[in-house]
Amino acid sequence: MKNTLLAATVLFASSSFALAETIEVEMLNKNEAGDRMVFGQELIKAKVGDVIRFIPTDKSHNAQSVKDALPNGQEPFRGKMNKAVEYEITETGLTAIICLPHQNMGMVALVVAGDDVSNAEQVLKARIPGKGGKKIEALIEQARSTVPTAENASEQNS
Ligand SMILES: [Cu+2]
Repeated sequence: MKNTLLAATVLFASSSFALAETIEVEMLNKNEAGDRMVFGQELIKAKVGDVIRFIPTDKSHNAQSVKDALPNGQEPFRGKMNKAVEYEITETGLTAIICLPHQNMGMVALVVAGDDVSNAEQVLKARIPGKGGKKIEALIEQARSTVPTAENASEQNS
């Protein structure tokens, strides 16, 4: 009986892990490297089914998607100031994330879902001001270099 229960528990734990994860991203006034007004993770690798949870570790931040800077069919989201918010990934591709009050100071992040960078050009067209826009460009470059197969596939399609 005990062994059956253990086997069932292991099976459940491993299958739920494979199905979906919750990825926690803190909203910070300062990270360990000393950068101010930042998300705890800036290049967020995820897959369809995952939930990205933005956590208000420090005050006066929010997290939200940017208009037209997310995969086709993916629901946008907009978190309230000082509140946790979840972004459920339903489509592969890139999503630009900003903190509204600090985007021009560079408080942005890029979600890469399913190693798909095929909407990179669309995300680059989103007008994110100041340091945030520059950081999104750099993160897209980084994403492209880490997922060469998806990049090759998108070049063949375009
Ligand atoms: Cu902020």
